[in-house]
Amino acid sequence: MKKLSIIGMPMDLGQMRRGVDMGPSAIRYAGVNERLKNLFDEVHDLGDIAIGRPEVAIDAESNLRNLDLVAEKSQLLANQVDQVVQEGAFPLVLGGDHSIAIGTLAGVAKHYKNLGVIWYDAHGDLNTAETSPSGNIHGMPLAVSLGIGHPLLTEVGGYNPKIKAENIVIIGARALDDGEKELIKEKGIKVYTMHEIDRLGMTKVMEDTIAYLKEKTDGVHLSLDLDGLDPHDAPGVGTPVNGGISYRESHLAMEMLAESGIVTSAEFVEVNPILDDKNRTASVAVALMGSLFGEKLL
Ligand code: 6HN
Ligand code: MN
Ligand code: MN
Ligand code: MN
Repeated sequence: MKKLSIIGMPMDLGQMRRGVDMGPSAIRYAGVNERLKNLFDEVHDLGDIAIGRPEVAIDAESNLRNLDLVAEKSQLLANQVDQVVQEGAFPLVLGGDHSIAIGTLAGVAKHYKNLGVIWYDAHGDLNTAETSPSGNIHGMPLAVSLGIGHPLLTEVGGYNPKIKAENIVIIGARALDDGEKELIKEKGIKVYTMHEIDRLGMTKVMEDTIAYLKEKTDGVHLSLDLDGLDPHDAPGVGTPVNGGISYRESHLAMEMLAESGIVTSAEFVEVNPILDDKNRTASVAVALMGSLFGEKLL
């Protein structure tokens, strides 16, 4: 019995561009439920986590934007995701900015001994308060999940760390901050930058990624930031970076993941309909979900 549970996380507190809180609505409007209905025995849309309209505020002590709020709302998401996994359904989380991964991973990782993570992104999201150029928490969730960062964030879910450095693969990186580069080297995190994708081709990148994770993990979380794609294909994102992964390469990646059967949870983040061109980015997200969950071209 294949069950999918969709959870909206309309949180925009991890960065400064309003509008990404409408990501879940945009993705639903683009037809996520209809698209995935036939690929599962049951699809349940659990609606959105209640974020409300809180006042945004910089935490004076740590200089992290909206620290308390992000921590509090992440816990709500973690609880919901935890429950979905317990019920034996596949959790699909719709963002929201990438800070939502703190809650998603907190809910998922406790169910695995060695959770793998594919971080499909232009960025590393490996900053800390010390290395961050912006103070924006959406640039930090991967570090937080490794146990590096403010305790209010690393303790979401009540345990820490969520994941191990050797179980991570970053795909699409092309805008890494200096502190992130250092952390990647120090921890030996596997990264396919755009250079490797150009050079090896997406087929080889995904074959290697799947082989690498299959061997050492008992589940894999896909955290797909739409800014991993080229802004020509996914313009509706808050931090676009030129020279990204193409639409078709991204489908290939999703199709290969579907064939491998390794992915056990997923989130699609950073869709901002205010910055988009007629909901194109949300539509791309839904099309990629189709491929990830086994839609065939023929
Ligand atoms: N994202 N590295 C930059 C920062 O502010 O830390 C950009 C982060 C972007 C985060 O796109 O999920
Ligand atoms: Mn990201
Ligand atoms: Mn990004
Ligand atoms: Mn497709």
